[in-house]
Amino acid sequence: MHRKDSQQQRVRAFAVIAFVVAGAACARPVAPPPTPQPVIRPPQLVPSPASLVTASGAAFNITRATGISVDTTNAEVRAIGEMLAALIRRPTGFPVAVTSPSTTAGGAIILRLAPERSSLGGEGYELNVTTDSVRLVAASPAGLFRGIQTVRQLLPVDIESEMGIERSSWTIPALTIVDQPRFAWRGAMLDVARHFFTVREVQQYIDVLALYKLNVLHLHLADDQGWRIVINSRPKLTAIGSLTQVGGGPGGFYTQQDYQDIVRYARARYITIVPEIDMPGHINAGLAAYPDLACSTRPPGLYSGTDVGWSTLCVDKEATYAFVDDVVREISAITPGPYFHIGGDEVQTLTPEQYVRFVERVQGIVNKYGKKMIGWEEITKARLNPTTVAQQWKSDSATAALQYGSKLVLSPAPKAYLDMKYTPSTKLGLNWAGYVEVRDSYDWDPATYMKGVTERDIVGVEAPTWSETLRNISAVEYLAIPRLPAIAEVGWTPQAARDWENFRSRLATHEPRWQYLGVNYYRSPQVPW
Ligand code: NGO
Repeated sequence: MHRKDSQQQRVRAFAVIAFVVAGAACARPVAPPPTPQPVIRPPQLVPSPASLVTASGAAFNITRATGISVDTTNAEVRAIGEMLAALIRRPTGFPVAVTSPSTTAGGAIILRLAPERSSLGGEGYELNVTTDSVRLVAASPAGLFRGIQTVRQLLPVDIESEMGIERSSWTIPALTIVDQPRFAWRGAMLDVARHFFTVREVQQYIDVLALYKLNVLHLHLADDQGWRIVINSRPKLTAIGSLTQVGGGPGGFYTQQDYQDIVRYARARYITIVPEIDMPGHINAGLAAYPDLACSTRPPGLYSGTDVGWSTLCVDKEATYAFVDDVVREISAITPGPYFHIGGDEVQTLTPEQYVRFVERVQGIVNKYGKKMIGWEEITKARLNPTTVAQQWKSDSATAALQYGSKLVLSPAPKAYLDMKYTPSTKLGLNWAGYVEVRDSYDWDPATYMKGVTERDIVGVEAPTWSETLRNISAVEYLAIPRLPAIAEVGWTPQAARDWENFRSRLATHEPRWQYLGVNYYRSPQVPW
């Protein structure tokens, strides 16, 4: 592993201590019978932690007697302990009791909330593994949740098995990790409009996000081909607008209950759902349901093609803003996260003035319902509030947001668009932004990617998956893995601790995990599987 000198010194110091301690244990009068040495694998974490010091040769071994100690009076922390216990129970068959600190005997995994450790930040954690214990500390439950993903990745890959597995040992290498993310927004976007994905499919995708410490799932809930969420005050949006998808399939939609199930599932994994209703363009499904919202006199029909830029709300009609108000109000009421995404991309049929007036007015509606606005980079043509976020995807125009004190989420298509083909022979996906191999997704620094944009201007990175060519979640996974883990590391790991050669060899060890989890992936020739 590529490490800095000071880190190497710390590694050596830690190894010396471990050696001395081990030596003291060996000095007992009667040597214990030789036991088979457990295999200790070096950590293969993705994303790589901010700092990691291994103690060579030592490990904590999970046995039938291992329990998890948590403050059981804190329901949230207890639930995190139960998640880790459930993960360990499945393949090991061990009971893994979750108990309060006072009742746990030795050999424990200890999860502790320490609000005073505020330097760890909202998602950071410290993990200390010795032969005797696994101690995980964080200032917030989110930090504990990120930390148990690290514990999970430190365990043998068999930990992901659905079935019981006989192993002589379940070791976690002795080490100290102090870790927290580089960026607050580490997202993925799923386009459920071009093709519809069921609640279960979205949850499967959330599982992948959780494993790689991502914390935002942006749902693209409406586009020309489909309106995918019930709006009670505008029932035709789904009664009519959801009935098709690209290629003319049956489409589909989420009830508000379905949406809340997704929100809850994500929330339990400390992932924020950002809902997007794309407007004023990409709106044909809405217009097919409510033709009065269009300026044209000819009622629009449902659309199952893939052209962009041609549909728009009639932005000079008052009725349009009553419609936007209904939609933003209802979705905001069932969205605990702070953001509402208004799309705003690729409007070719309005004048610049009409477009700007619309975006500024909608910004007011979004703020009125207690949400911060986010939109694709085109929204920077309007006067933005400092709380508004612009999502860069194709050009430098996003930098205009900075004059208003707005910040950026970076989703540059040649790096982060997971719907781009890997190579010319990739069957799924598009190629308008070129071919995007794993290394392309990994090898860039958000802080130097755009002229005039520094680290402070960026809230984070997000990898969108547009679904024109993707009919089920397995197709989405094929394009997302391994590029999504690459983007996850871009967003989490300090730039100085990132290295392609090192990343690709770590990534290779994740293949059996994906196989156990039943997720599809692309076997890139760039990765030494
Ligand atoms: C563009 C377009 C989407 C397409 C996508 C395909 C944005 C922000 N608008 O990205 O409608 O689906 O490309 O890659």
